Amino acid sequence: MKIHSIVLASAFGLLAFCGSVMAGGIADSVEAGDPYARAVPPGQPNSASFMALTNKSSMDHALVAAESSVSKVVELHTHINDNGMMRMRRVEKIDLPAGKMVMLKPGGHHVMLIGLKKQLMPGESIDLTLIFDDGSKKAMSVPVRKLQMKMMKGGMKHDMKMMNH
Ligand SMILES: [Cu+2]
Repeated sequence: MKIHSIVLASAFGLLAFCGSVMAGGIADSVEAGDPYARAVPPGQPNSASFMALTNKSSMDHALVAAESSVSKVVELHTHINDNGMMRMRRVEKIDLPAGKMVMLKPGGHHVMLIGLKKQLMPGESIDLTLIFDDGSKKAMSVPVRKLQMKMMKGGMKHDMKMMNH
């Protein structure tokens, strides 16, 4: 009986330990699918990064910030329809509902890179760190891709491949 309770107690302690490690990391439960940053010509001060974020946990969370070494400022943006004009607007967070995929895409939510320190060339990669509402971070290497104006209106993936050739 005594041995039993000791085993149980240590097992519980182990669980609690794992729990506290996991508690720091919604970043581990959010999948960033097909991330990319838009290539920009010389002199263009801003760019943006897009991806599909899937919250694989059972709790609602949010993306609250992002960081990158390629620009002076990184903001979370969305587009709003202002009397027929699509305008970008900064948002405090991008909600990531439990079990759902949220698309960051041209014309919608995006990670805005403001004040580029260098030109973003197709074929390169940039560093991007996503910061979530629990303070956990996801560091990624994001490829730079050329994006045609047509793509801004939300074409499909296979169109993009054809345009790159
Ligand atoms: Cu923007």
